[in-house]
Amino acid sequence: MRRIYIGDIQGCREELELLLEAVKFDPARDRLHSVGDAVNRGPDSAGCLRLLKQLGAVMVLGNHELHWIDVAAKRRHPGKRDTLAALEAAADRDDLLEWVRTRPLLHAEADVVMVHAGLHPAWRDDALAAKAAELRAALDDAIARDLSPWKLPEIAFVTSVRFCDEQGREPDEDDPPPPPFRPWDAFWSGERVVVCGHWARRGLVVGPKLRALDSGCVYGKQLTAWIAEDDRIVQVPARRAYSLITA
Ligand SMILES: [Mn+2]
Repeated sequence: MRRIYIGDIQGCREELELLLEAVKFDPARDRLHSVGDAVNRGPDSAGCLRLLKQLGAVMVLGNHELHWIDVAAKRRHPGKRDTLAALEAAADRDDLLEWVRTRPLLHAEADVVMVHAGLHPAWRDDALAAKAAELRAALDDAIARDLSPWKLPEIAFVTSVRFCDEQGREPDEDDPPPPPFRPWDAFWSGERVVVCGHWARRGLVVGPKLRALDSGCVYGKQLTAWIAEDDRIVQVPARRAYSLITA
């Protein structure tokens, strides 16, 4: 079995299909993983979710999935650059939303941990499984109480951090911020390789314990896969720029 991790797809279904061809994805042999932000800004969020769901992909939630959960519950209004209207209007919208709402925020395997944006500096390898369960329970509780997941600091952190200090405090803006703020992964000292997305401006980063896979497909750059078993990066170019880069 190969584990194949895909960076932020953001509605770029055609590029997702091309990337699956490029890695010669075989559902009988391989397992697909998405770092989240599979939806929004791009042209076909519903198509991306359908494909991930149908292929039995493991997906962690990104800030755009949390945003859709809030928009769908009418707790938030769509933003100007959002492309969630087609997803909201899809015939299978309820099925797709239920699938999204039941995904984890953190997915830890023996040697790899997947999260959308980043891990808190206080967390170590031996805490990750419990933390994954805790975050998932906190999200269920928030949804049950009609509360935005953004109100929960740890959920906001794992889906949106870029820079922080060694206590996990985030700067007011990250353009980039002065010391002591550093990219969150500067504080990761665990044994697991962290696979994440969320930081298109930083782009693909391959570090000793990091595979940051958001290479800005929706902004006209590339969609990236990391094949864990081969430790190999595979990219396909975006067919066009669907959105203006913001982060
Ligand atoms: Mn994101």
